[in-house]
Amino acid sequence: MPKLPRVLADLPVSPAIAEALRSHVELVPWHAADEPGAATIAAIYTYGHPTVDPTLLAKLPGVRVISNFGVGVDHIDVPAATARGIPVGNTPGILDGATADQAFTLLLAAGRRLIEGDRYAKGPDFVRYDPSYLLGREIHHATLGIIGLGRIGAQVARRARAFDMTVLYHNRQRRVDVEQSLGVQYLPREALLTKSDYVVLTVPLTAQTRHLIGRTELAAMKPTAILVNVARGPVVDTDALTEALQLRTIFGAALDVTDPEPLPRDHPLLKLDNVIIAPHLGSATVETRQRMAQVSIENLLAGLAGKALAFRVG
Ligand code: 8YV
Repeated sequence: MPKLPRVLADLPVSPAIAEALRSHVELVPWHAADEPGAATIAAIYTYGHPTVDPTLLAKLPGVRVISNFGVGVDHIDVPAATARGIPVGNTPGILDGATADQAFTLLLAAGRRLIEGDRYAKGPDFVRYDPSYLLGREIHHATLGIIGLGRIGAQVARRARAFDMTVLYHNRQRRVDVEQSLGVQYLPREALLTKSDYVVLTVPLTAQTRHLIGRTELAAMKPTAILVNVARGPVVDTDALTEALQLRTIFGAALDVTDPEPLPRDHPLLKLDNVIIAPHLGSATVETRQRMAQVSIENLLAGLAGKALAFRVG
């Protein structure tokens, strides 16, 4: 039997992905890049978010394709790959609905203090009902500010309409084309932060969006406002957010992503009751993850066969 192409992978991948790839490639662990035989590795499969930088690429001269399980490729140096003629595949358009659902799940849970309520209702102290505890913030008719009106941001806007929310957005480029159909109003970032009851972040992580939300931006938010991040952890300055939540200068935060990810187990954010943290579950539904697996596998195999990738970043 001819040897299968060797693929550097961020192992373990899910059993379904391992099974689907079994007869096509040999998955080798990330540390194989530092071992003899690295030059025979023909592709890279990024399942989580391991860094793919020029140093790694230099160790792997035989790589013909990089396939990413996910849409965000901030962990991959795409220009460096492109300079070497290596196409980078990702999974756009597949996870927008699931990620927008997660943004709304977090928004609702933070606004209505669901996690605190769950802990309380299951704990020893809930022995008598008291109408004055765990008061949250209204969601219907509140003002939602979306920062980043791409595919996911647009889906968040659509969900907000069902809650009769006023929807503001800020985007690098104003999206006049969709303002009417989505019922959204463009505002400069500072004005959006000042007016919003909920601020949802749906931008890709780039040099321009790193620490987009820092001390100044948090200070501009209402003391009753809630920050929701389903983008990437470094879009928010973690120290500044921790301070704002500790001092309660905003009402709360709900984070699908953190910086670093995961946070050290003794990080002060983990001790606060006004922040909800999910372990990066934006696209984590059975259906969405199946489609992501399928597309990322197709991209990988196409690249290995020297064919065009269905979804290519660089
Ligand atoms: C995935 C994501 O969970 O697509 C993305 O950019 O962050 C998520 O959908 C992740 O890529 C899987 O590691």
